[in-house]
Amino acid sequence: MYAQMVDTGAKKLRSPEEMTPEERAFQARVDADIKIEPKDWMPEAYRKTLIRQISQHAHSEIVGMLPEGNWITRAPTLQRKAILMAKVQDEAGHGLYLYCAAETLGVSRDQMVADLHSGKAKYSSIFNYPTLTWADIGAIGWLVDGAAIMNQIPLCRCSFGPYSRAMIRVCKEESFHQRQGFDIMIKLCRGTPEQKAMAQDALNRWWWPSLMMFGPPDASSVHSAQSAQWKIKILSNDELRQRFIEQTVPQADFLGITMPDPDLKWNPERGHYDFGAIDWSELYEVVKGNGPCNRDRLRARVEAWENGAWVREAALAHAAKRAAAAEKAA
Ligand code: BYC
Repeated sequence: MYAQMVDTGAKKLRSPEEMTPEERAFQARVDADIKIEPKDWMPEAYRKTLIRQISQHAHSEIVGMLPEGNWITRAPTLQRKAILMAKVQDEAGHGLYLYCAAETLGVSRDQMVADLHSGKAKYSSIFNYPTLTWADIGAIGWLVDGAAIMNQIPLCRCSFGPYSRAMIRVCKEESFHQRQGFDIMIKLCRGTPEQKAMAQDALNRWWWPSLMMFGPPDASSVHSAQSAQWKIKILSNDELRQRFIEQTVPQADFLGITMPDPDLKWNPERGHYDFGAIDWSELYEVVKGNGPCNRDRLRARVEAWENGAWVREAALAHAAKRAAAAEKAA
């Protein structure tokens, strides 16, 4: 599949003959499915690619807490509130595992956070859309966490040990998140006509942005070919998107709500669903910072960082005190 990609700015892959002996040995380990660990030799570009992807993934988890956190105080029942709080807390945990995995590659947490706040590092486009009704919390769990699992299951097999191991735990928790979202959708779809209309409206607004989560089409994906060679990416953006559609359409049928895509239909010859054209200009605008909530999301993160300065200072002062006491006792 990657061999069919149109080259659009992606660097040409190096053939074994063009590689240094170290690079050839590295690629042979990757090809043999031997995990690469932080202290192993790795090409500088592999290290940089992983720092880019893992830190952006971590930022997505942390920024992803904002749209849902917005509904904790307004969840309709005490039980829904407790479940949503647990889910949002899980996202913080995912961010921490991922920041730790990235730190093993030699980048500091402060640097990653600075890159997020300056706009240099990206986070998932999906979190730049507003959560307007309670049904959006259902749609996020069902669709956004569903898309995240689809993307992350193959990452459990990626070549970099710390990332692949972090993903195993993350995927287990994401599957609980997906179920809680679907459970909200079931409740709404079996409720009053107004509740069902709310669920339909949420699906209408979240469907296309969820498909964009998988990234640009393969033919326009700058990093895919190299990441596939290094087994950072096991499946391509388009392949994951298609699998997600295949999984999700029957779930919408079960709920009795309609996908907002008149061109979506089963193609018996291909054995897959065909679907309508995705408006890629929307993804590119959101990624550039022009989505409905980009500015609010970044402002919220920067404010949280500044307001938390005293906690970091206190923790550092406490650690210094303990270290001094331990030294004195020794
Ligand atoms: N949004 O060459 P491509 C979650 C960027 S959160 C923003 O295909 P790559 C959850 C891309 O970064 C889900 N940017 O890149 C949390 C690149 O720009 P840079 C987060 C996007 O990396 C809370 C450029 O476009 N999941 O699970 O090979 C609650 C070219 O793209 C997007 C991950 O991060 C996008 N949608 O493939 C609920 C998974 N798409 O870096 C859920 C790990 C593309 O050159 N990441 N870009 O400036 C990946 O699998 C890959 O990085 C991607 C992109 C598939 C996202």
